[in-house]
Amino acid sequence: MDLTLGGEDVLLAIDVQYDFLPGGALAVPDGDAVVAPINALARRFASHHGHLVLTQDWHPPHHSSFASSHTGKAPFETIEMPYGPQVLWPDHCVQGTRGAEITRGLECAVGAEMVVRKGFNKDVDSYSAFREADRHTHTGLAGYLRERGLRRVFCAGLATDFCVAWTALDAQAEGFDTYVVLDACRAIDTNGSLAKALADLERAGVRICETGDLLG
Ligand code: VGL
Ligand code: ZN
Repeated sequence: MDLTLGGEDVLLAIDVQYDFLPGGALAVPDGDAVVAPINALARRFASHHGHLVLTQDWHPPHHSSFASSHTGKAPFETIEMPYGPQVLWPDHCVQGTRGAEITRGLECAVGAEMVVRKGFNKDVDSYSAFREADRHTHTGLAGYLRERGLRRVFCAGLATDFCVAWTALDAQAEGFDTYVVLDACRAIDTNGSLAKALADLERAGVRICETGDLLG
């Protein structure tokens, strides 16, 4: 595995927002453990001409992925949407709220060249930073990365089994050489979602690596 970093590499820091951190509305267990490795990775990328892009889950109030938008439904239940099954979540990352902000602990965020917001379409969720859950609506990220000449994508952040996995699968499908930096991610792990995500990543040819592989 050649992990010598260069100018064609981008670190995607996924959804490191207060609502996914301890005390947040959809707290990922041990979620704050991703902050230090992502800061360290970002420093390394910066010193090797690599790039940093952030993603931000960014829902309008009453988003269709919220259990509260469906009478009689509770968080972590699954319903059928026109585009397929949808896990229902507690209200989280509502546009303009503190919970939707990128944590101040992510010191590298100030140097990010791009922030991709996703999930802003009220009727369609978007775990992936490339394509919404309808699988048709593109965010523009693939075009952005291609226009900038970037070819290798390293994914880290929250949550391994949802936004990180879907983003990595779409990055690979878009033709980018894609890695998940697994120790710089944490999972929600509901109803076997983590095991399924890891199997999906392997099947798709997404590479798994660790922070230490990149820090040299
Ligand atoms: C996420 C569930 C709902 C994530 C976002 O960032 O993994 N998970 N919205
Ligand atoms: Zn969300």
